[in-house]
Amino acid sequence: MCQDCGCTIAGEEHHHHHDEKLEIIHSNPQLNDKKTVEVITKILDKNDRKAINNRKHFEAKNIMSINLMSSPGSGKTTLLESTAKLAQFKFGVIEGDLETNQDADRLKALGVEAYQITTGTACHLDAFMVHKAIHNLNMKNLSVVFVENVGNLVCPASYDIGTHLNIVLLSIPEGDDKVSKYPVMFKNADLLLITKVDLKEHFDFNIDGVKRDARNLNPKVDILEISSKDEGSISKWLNYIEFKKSMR
Ligand SMILES: Nc1nc2c(ncn2[C@@H]2O[C@H](COP(=O)(O)OP(=O)(O)OP(=O)(O)O)[C@@H](O)[C@H]2O)c(=O)[nH]1
Ligand SMILES: [Mg+2]
Ligand SMILES: [Zn+2]
Ligand SMILES: [Zn+2]
Repeated sequence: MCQDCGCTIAGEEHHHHHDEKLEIIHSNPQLNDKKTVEVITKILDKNDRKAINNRKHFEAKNIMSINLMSSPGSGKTTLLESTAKLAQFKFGVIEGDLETNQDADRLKALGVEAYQITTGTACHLDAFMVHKAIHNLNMKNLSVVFVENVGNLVCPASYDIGTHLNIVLLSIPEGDDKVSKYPVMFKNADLLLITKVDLKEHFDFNIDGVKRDARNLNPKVDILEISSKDEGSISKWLNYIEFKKSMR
């Protein structure tokens, strides 16, 4: 039972890194009495448990959810606008910014189901904010929900918000040193999108070097180079999403 909303979705499930923690508990006979399990479960961070609960909400509707993260202005909303124009699948968007509904409005203008979170001062989304948004988004007939996190290359990476995939954008104008300087975000990425590649002739940006840095931190990371102004690269991106959908 979801305590905040009274919905009938179970809260405790084993997933991602909690999976591992709970498996260790369950597989250790000395820890595997009910009381110990209860105590340790309580210790699991509240946010993380809410995140597990959020994933259940998405899964109950057969939705793949994606956490889109990057610095401000890397092109998250623009990519979602291009996606809205070309995607074959139906998706919704949960937007996170400190103030204004502008990003949600950009997507609603294209017929996308979108909900805006305004955090006031918080520089990242947490699982509780996303939970509230889930209950304010009409998810009927959606197969994907994107959560556009607050533009910030640092702390969004430390909050599990209950999505299935972490996608990080790095745009050419930001510079090719960002992966090594802000490693936490890139270490946890399933996909690195190098964006605004239409601008590469104007910047000294070593794309191969960035790919090397990212794979050193995170050998399994997928990497795509895209421009939201170019339909060819949007279809590469859409193929990636379709592939991930088909793998679930
Ligand atoms: N040349 C070029 N410009 C782009 C591309 N994608 C986005 N932009 C521009 O980059 C600027 C910022 O794009 P947004 O999509 O609003 O960036 P964002 O990541 O959503 O920004 P925040 O929501 O503030 O974090 C806009 O002026 C876009 O037109 C691209 O592929 N090529
Ligand atoms: Mg945006
Ligand atoms: Zn709920
Ligand atoms: Zn923060």
